[in-house]
Amino acid sequence: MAYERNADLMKDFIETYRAQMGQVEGIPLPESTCEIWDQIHNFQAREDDILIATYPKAGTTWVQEIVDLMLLEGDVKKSMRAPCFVKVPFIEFNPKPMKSGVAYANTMESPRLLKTHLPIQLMPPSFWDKNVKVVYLARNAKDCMVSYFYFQRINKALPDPGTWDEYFSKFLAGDVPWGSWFDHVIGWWKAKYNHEILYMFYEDLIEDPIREYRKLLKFLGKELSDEVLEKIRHHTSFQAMKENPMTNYSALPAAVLDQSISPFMRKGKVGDWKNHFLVAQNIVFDEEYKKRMAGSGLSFRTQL
Ligand code: PPS
Repeated sequence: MAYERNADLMKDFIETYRAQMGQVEGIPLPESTCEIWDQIHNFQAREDDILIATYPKAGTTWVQEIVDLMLLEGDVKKSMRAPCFVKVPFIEFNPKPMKSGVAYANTMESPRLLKTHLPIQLMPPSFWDKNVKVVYLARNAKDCMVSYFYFQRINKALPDPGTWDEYFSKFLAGDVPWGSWFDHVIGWWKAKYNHEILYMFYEDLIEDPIREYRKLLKFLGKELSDEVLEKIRHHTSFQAMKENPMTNYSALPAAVLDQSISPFMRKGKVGDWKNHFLVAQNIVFDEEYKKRMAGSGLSFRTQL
């Protein structure tokens, strides 16, 4: 009896557990990240690092896989050496009791591919001191919001998003992990004038992957044959990545990422927001968007 009760309590705990959030300079971040903020801030980048920077749900995993395959000259077998979150340390992540992203990256041989969701003002300074190449991938806010809503539902390391209606307001207010989408995309857009940043768009990658690969190759100073590019396109298609255990996050247990609620590789489309935004929400969103993006010089496509 006692065992069954304990097992029930444990099941309830696992099902309802959510990591706590803290803040760094007003940006909401997981508490475990805030606890080691000094280590993250003092992270030692290396000259030959390549950093993938994104607002959450912008297509980070997709571009990580593309760049990894480019560095491997299209060797698919090598690209499947480990799950994407092992190959590419997430520098501000601190999944206790496992190693933090910083500790893990420190033990890695060069050249390293690294991941961050940090807004520009929180970036560890050594990335700029070492003139590290950064690939920034941006995705339109409406699709990001929908994708993030589902992700917060399944990810126990993030707060429960509440109802869609509640989440809509929180996202617009920037009251979500890693803060405001608007500040993030604009901050990195401005930074590209001073740093080695290739600013890319998810919608462009969907529209014409090979055209976007060529921009990436030029930025990375690499050349690959059309045949290799085609191989990369095939291996990093939504369907291929959804089926690939190294990219679909199935390596994580449901107690961490419960994909029975919604898969990590969910839809991979431009315009899924139309299935979620109410007419009234779309009006509110468009008004706020106009105000927040005015004068930024940045424009996003919400449909193709
Ligand atoms: S995370 O957790 O922030 O690192 O997530 P991230 O990888 O940035 O974003 C996940 C969304 O990207 C979609 N995705 C893709 N779309 C098209 N093609 C490919 N190959 C691809 N790989 C990942 C993924 O499906 C998530 O978007 P949604 O809209 O939820 O489907």
